[in-house]
Formats: sequence, C-alpha cells, structure tokens
Amino acid sequence: MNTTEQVEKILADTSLSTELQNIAQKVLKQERITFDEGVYLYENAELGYLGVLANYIREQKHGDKTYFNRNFHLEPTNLCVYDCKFCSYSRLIKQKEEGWALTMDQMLDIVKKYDTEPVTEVHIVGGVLPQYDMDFYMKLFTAIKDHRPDLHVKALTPVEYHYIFKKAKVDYATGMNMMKEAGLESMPGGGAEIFHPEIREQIAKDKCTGEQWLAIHEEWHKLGMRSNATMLYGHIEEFKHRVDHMEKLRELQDRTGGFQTFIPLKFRNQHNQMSNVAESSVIEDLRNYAIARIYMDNFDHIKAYWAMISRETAQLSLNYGVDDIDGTLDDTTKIYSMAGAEEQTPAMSTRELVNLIKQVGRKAIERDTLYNVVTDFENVVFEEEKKPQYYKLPVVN
Ligand code: V47
Ligand code: SF4
Repeated sequence: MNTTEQVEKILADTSLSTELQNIAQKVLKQERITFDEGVYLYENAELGYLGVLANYIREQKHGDKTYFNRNFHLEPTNLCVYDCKFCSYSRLIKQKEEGWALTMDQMLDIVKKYDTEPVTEVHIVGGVLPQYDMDFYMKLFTAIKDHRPDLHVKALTPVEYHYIFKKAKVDYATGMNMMKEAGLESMPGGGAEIFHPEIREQIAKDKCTGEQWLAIHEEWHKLGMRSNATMLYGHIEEFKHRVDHMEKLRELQDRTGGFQTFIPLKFRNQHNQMSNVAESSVIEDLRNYAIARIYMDNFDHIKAYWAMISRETAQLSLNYGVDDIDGTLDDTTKIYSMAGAEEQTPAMSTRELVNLIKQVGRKAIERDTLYNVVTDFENVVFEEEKKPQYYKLPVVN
C-alpha cells in the first residue's frame, strides 16, 4: 500500500471523529491545519493515525531520503550566567571549580584536531559568560574560517547574541550583520525552549524572551541566511504551549523562509532542577514528531537528535515524519550526556549511521549544513560487511 492509499484507508474509517477526518482531508490536499486542530491532534489522535499522515508528508517531501551530516561540537564553556531549571550542563559561576572555560587558542586547537577528518561543520554552543563578548566571538569565527575556509561555522543562539549585543550596545540587525562579516554562516536552533511566557518564566526566566529569540532569527534571515529551530518539550508545558510555539515559528517562516529544520528536543530529567518531572514516553515522542511534521507545513525538514533519544527511537522516528537524524558527532558534546541522554559518549561512525538508516528501509544521504548532497550512500556497501537486511515497518495495522 502506498502512502496515499494509507491516508485514503484512514478516510474510509467511519469510526474516526469528524475532526480527525477533516484533518486527514487537509493533509491529503496539502492544506494547513489550524491552532485548534493542532491541539486536537495532541489530545485525541492515536499514534497509528498520526504516523500515516506524517509519513505521507515526509514521503511527499523527501521520499525515503534521510539526511545526516558530519560535524563536531565546540563548547567554549559550561559556566553560565543563567540558571535554566532544565539545564544539567551549566555550572553557575559560583561553582567555578566544576567548570571549564576555553581560551581562543584552546578552541582553535580543537578545530585543528579535525584537520584530517572529512567534517563539513563545526557547531559551537555552550554557556554564557561575560568574557565571551562580541569581539571574542568575531575573532573566533574569523580565525576558524582563516584556518579552514570549507568548514561551515554554525554557532551560538539568540541567548548568546541577545546578551553580547546588549553589552556592546548594538541592535540585533547591526549585530547579526557583524557576525556574518566575521564568518558566521548559520545559526543552530537552541535556546528556543518554550516561547510562551507562562512556561518560559518558570524554566528559563532570565535569558532572552520568545519574542527576542524570534526577532534575532528574523534579522538573520533578512540577511539571506539560514537557521534551525528547536522546541524543548515533555516537561511542565501543556499541549497548547507546544502548538503556540510551533505557530510562532510557522508565522515567522511564512515571512522569511529562513528556517531549514525543526528539531523537537525531548526533555531529559537527570542532574537538573527539574528531576522531579517525569520524562515523556517513546510513544509521546513519536506522536510529537508526527504532529510537528503535520503542523509545520512550511518547514522542509524535521530532525531527530539521535544522541538524545537513542538509536532505536531515531530509527522509528523515520516513520513518523522525521527525515534528518543529525550528525556523526563525537563526544565533544556534553549537554545531553549530563542530562541523562541515551548516549553517554555520543559518537557514531558514518558506517554505523548509514546502516542505521538503511536497516529501516530508508536512503542515507550525507548533506552539508545547507542540505546540499555530499554523498548519496544508496549504492555504497561498506567493505567487510553484508548489505543490511531490513523490514520497512508498516505504520498501520
Ligand atoms: O536550547 C538543555 C536543550 C538545547 C536539556 O540546530 C535540553 O542543528 C533536553 O539546540 N533535556 C541546545 N534538552 C542544543 C540544540 C541543538 C542540538 C542539536 C542540533 C541543533 C541544530 C541544535 O539543548 C538547549 C535546550 O533546549 N537542552 N538541557 C535537557 N535536560
Ligand atoms: Fe545557560 Fe543554556 Fe544552560 Fe540556560 S540552557 S543555563 S542559557 S547553558
């Protein structure tokens, strides 16, 4: 049964509520669903139904293609002036003995370690500290580009930009332009958390607001540049807050078209001030990916961050709207291992990542940051191993 027939089968199900019938019709006609329909899906839709619709959209957009990239993380510091309640990573400045803060030379030495590796991107993210100001980051970006011009610099989030621009007394438009001139090429999706102030004020109260996060991305997009967006879900927010978050991103994307990828980030509850909050189930994670795929009709890609959700859930997510499973990052990232992620030293070789994708019947494509194809692995069989056998999971019973 192809994906259109699967949606038609759903439409023929007379036991389905009128609301769910209407949403399925809209998806088939490639029409946008409303805020209320988004909330309705979270409250009422079963995983099988959501999987059919999300997989239909995914295959309309990308067929079986599943993207990944070869990148590494550079984390300048784990000290931070902020105190987000979900953060397991940062050490407040008063706990300095448990923290690190790298110098410019130390950061460049890390970049140089990858000189002989076929990585295409450095993802720079970490805590916020006064000594990492505009001048520091501009020098860092320029030094990286001077050393290795082909390495794409994807760096920092509106959390850092808002902080350093305010200190330097420059407005967002000027600041982002200066960053671009210095070598910044794209912005990762972090710092978004949940935009709605009812939640943001409880979990991330001092850093940039939702409006400021969106305004900085808007300025960046106006320069013709691209960025990603995340949503930290599965903690104290309600479904309406998730839909509000996606709605705000969808609105901005209508205006600028600058977002590439939406990345739902599952809240992990270890070693932070929200350890009493239970984590979402795998079923809820898959439902969330699927609803994101249905709701975010103007986003090309939905990404699952495999290091956070486990390799198995990443494989499953490919049937629930996800078409990107991030990169072959190595253990330079501590953000998730500290929060109780599945992967304590998240490293996967290209061979492992390609096989993980092929095992569930999808096509593995290595991309660069801007989704240009670097290598299509369809016909690449790594030496010393058999072609993996796969069974492409059905999404309906
Ligand atoms: O903004 C922090 C999240 C984000 C926890 O753009 C947590 O390609 C879960 O945004 N449980 C930073 N999540 C990482 C990020 C990212 C990751 C991968 C790819 C891209 C991209 C962006 O990590 C933070 C926050 O939302 N985070 N603590 C936690 N306990
Ligand atoms: Fe700092 Fe980011 Fe952690 Fe918040 S999530 S405390 S801004 S490192």
